[in-house]
Amino acid sequence: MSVIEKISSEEILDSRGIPTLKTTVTLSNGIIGEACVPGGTSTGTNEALELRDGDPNRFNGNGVLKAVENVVGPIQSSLKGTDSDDQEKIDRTMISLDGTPNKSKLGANAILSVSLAVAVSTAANQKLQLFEYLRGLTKISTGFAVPTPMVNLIEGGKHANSGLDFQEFLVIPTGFMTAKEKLNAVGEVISKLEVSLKRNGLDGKLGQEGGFAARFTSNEKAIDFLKKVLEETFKASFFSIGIDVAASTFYQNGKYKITDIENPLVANDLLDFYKKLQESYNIFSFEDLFEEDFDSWKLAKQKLSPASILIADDFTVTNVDLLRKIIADDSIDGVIVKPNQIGTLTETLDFIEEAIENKLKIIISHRAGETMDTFISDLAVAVNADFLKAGCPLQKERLAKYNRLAEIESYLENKQ
Ligand code: 2PG
Ligand code: MG
Repeated sequence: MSVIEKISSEEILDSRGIPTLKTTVTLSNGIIGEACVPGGTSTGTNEALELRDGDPNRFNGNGVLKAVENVVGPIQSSLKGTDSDDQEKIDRTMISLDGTPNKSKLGANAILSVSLAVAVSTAANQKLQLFEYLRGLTKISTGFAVPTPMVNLIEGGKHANSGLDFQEFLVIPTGFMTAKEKLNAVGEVISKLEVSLKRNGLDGKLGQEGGFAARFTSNEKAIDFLKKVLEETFKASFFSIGIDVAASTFYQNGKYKITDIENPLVANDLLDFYKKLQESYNIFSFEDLFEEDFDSWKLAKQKLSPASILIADDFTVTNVDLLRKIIADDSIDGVIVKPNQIGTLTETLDFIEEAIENKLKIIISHRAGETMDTFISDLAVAVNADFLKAGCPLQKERLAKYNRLAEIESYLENKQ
């Protein structure tokens, strides 16, 4: 056992050049743990609040100096001397110190940075790998399983200026055994895709998550292109395609406007379009098909599942109360898990536990704005997540997360 002696924090930049927090927890025996918080670009309306300074003279109001002050001020005072092994007590102390339903007083970014840094320091203190320590905070009793990467190769929506409405066109290496084989296969696909895009005059910039911001004239054309590249590279059964639609970003006045179809669509017509894509391209997963439209999600589940898995992200925002309501509707097959949507490790684990109990697929996810922090890779192995969604490895902060998966896999192999 060791107690928290000091908590320091500083403003750093994320991969978008937007400020975020790097927080360091020092234990009484000198052991430290660090954590950097990510930031979303297409955020769900029910996410916990990311505290920004609002000072127009710094980073367009996006500075996080107030959040840093909250960490080194009230949060540090309330946690100093607390046993670092008691993650739940630490998180609950911060939740009550904040006292608001969405962590708007202290900021979910401030609170999460401490919550994660405490876990990192305690794992080091207990001489455990982070994923091993995190496993001890769950009720899972089976062996460790390394998740399959879901890799974003073509970007649209708010993440890229490509003209594509759908946010992410993902590939999932479902036909390989180990994480290393899966990542190598993704690497082969990336090389092939790069060459094909160039040949077609579609190469150029990358999006926020390192995927290609290729200017296809419709969402379906992007899927079609990706499918052909996959087929040129591997047998069709080795890879699947997933889409993060992030539909709320092209929703206006009750309708959805996409480049594939001239007139704006009502939810039912958009669902017909998804059905067409599913049938033509064997789509493995659809994420955020609609935002907060309970009836349409229910209908989608009846029409698209189980041939595709329907994943909620902005719909459930890692919030266990919301998840319980949505589970009662039987409208989803899986959930995205992003610790910064809720603001503490304990609440993130509660959410995952509820999802596992209800047999939902677990997809641990990065955010558009990232750092080199690889906490989510350890979290994904700790909870035996089905997938890790961490963008495209062409960007270092995404690559680091996939490399950490491979590193954990080697560690587990060597332990056997
Ligand atoms: C998503 C995420 C990550 P953002 O929608 O799934 O890919 O994007 O961080 O912008 O919410
Ligand atoms: Mg999403």
